[in-house]
Amino acid sequence: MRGAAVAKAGLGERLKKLFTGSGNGDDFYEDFEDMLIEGDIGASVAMELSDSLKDKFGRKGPGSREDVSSELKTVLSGMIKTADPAIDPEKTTILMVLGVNGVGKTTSIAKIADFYRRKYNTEPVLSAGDTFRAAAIDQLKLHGERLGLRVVHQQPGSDPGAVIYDSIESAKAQGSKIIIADTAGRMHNKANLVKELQKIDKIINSKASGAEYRKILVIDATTGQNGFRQAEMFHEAVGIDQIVLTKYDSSAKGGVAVSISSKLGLPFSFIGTGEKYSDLKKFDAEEYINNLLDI
Ligand SMILES: Nc1nc2c(ncn2[C@@H]2O[C@H](COP(=O)(O)OP(=O)(O)OP(=O)(O)O)[C@@H](O)[C@H]2O)c(=O)[nH]1
Ligand SMILES: [Mg+2]
Repeated sequence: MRGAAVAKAGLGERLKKLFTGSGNGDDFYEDFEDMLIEGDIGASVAMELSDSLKDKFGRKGPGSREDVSSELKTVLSGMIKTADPAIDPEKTTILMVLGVNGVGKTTSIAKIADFYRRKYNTEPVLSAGDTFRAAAIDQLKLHGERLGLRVVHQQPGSDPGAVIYDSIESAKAQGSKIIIADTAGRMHNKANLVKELQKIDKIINSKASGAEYRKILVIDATTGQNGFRQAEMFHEAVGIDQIVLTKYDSSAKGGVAVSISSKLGLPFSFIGTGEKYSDLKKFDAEEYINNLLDI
């Protein structure tokens, strides 16, 4: 699989090691923080988690791995935010799907379209808003053919705002309630990308009165703390409503979701677990935390 991280021991495995060494005591918290940082949790959240253990167990540290797991579970539950991907099928819903290149935007769009189609017995319109990469349009068209869904597109290099504008108009004319728009993950430079996304956002906003408009960011579970910087950048540029965590079927545990949720306050709605259309699940915080901690 493209972009998969080298297999890493889970946090639970590492926690176990912390208790089999002689490390209990003053070093415990230092080792614990290092372990979290290596697990893509991020330095600042690692400190917070470590402080919460200090409050609970004092300087000598906890007595067992189970004590740590149960305390961490409680603290992490307060940090991870989720959002229900449900929509109001009576209302028009416009989803703009964002993320850097290769994270799984186009694949997730197809999966989400299939999810809504099944759930609400409705036919979403797909919008080929990634006009920067020529093959991106064909890729979305192929998904459209496989799923039997309409894809609104123009030529490569055309204005993505115009494509999405057309998609909304066309969906309206046809009575389709859901529009899911692809966007480019890369431009000549970051400033261009931000400007382009802000332009698209403005166009959608001008067409979205009475509609539910959501900006969905896609984060690849295998990219570690880099994913945090991506979330920060997109959130700053246009404001993100929900996140899809992809490639969760890889060895990565997606520890980055903790810092994204707790530092940026952003909720996770879906989790991608493979390359098939059915490999998409609602994000379940408890399941995610148990998996992160190997419990
Ligand atoms: N294993 C696995 N692979 C995934 C998942 N989601 C996407 N992929 C794969 O990741 C690769 C990139 O996915 P795309 O959907 O093309 O990503 P993108 O963000 O649209 O990429 P660009 O258009 O290049 O910006 C493809 O090979 C997908 O099949 C997932 O949840 N699990
Ligand atoms: Mg794509």
